[in-house]
Amino acid sequence: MNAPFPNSDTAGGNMTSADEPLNLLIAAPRGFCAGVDRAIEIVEKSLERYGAPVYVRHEIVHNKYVVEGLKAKGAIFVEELDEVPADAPVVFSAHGVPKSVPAEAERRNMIYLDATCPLVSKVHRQAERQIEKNRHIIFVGHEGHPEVIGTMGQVAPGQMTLVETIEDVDKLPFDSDDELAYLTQTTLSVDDTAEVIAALEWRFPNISGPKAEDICYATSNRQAAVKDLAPDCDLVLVIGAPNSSNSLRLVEVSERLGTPAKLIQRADEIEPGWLEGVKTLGLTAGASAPEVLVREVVDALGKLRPIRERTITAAEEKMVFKLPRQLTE
Ligand code: 0CM
Ligand code: SF4
Repeated sequence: MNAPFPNSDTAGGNMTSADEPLNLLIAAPRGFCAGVDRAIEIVEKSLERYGAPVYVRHEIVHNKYVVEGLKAKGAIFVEELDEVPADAPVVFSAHGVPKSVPAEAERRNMIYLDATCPLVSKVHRQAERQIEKNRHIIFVGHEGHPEVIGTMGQVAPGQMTLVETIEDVDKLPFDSDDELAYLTQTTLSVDDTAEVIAALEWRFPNISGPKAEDICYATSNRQAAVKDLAPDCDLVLVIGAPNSSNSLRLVEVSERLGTPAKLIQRADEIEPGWLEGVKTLGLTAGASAPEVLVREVVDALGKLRPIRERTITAAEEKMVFKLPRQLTE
């Protein structure tokens, strides 16, 4: 690939001085996806409609800045429904919840709003359909992640088995002619997941899969953008939280292409030493990181070195999701 700036040698290793321009390649798309926009709007509109406090079960999206901003407007974040008084409205996070959670809210006559991303809900419905067809589900995902807990909680215990790796596929206690289906978490590595699915299809040639893959458009587009820019960079910065699956995957994508990457939550985490020998820096943000934090990072970089900025666009996004009817009627 040609160097994206004239006279830029991205081999790294040379000394750079504070007045040497830093080529900054900014990924597009980056940052908020349609599911995150919708989830945050559900909390904001609930605060307007019901007044504070509005409870939110789990971080609405995995971003501290977003969560603190909503706390300042009157949202109270909890991990479990039993921490919410029965007479207060509660919002379920974008990552989805097990079926037992809305069932318990109904039992307690609570006002609840479901901010589960429609693309996660789609996987929930696929799970139900596969169980109706008497298939056991192999779910590809990261153990302990709230989306995985939510999706596994759509079916009865024992109806879904979690795998994370090809090694897990090798250990599955099923026969090649068992009735099986697979589904995946929405925020996985596109490349790793393709390998795990290939291993599943090899061991279980009759396994049924989703019509379109479950990894969401936002996850794949953000990974594609990092693939486009990382080879031209000496370092990539990813703005995102350590518990944000899709953000962590962006760091991995860059590292696998041989470009070191660092996950940061805010600009103040940038260490000036990181830029030593860096001529071209890549910058992106996970689906839960707001654009204001990207601008904050660009401003902070500008204080360390003069910046030459360019956007590298891998895809255009126009997705918008409707709000729940409770908030539009
Ligand atoms: O699932 P992940 O950990 O990537 O969540 P996030 O809150 O960082 O991003 C948006 C979503 C979803 C579902
Ligand atoms: Fe939905 Fe994908 Fe965004 Fe998660 S990352 S909220 S699944 S669009």
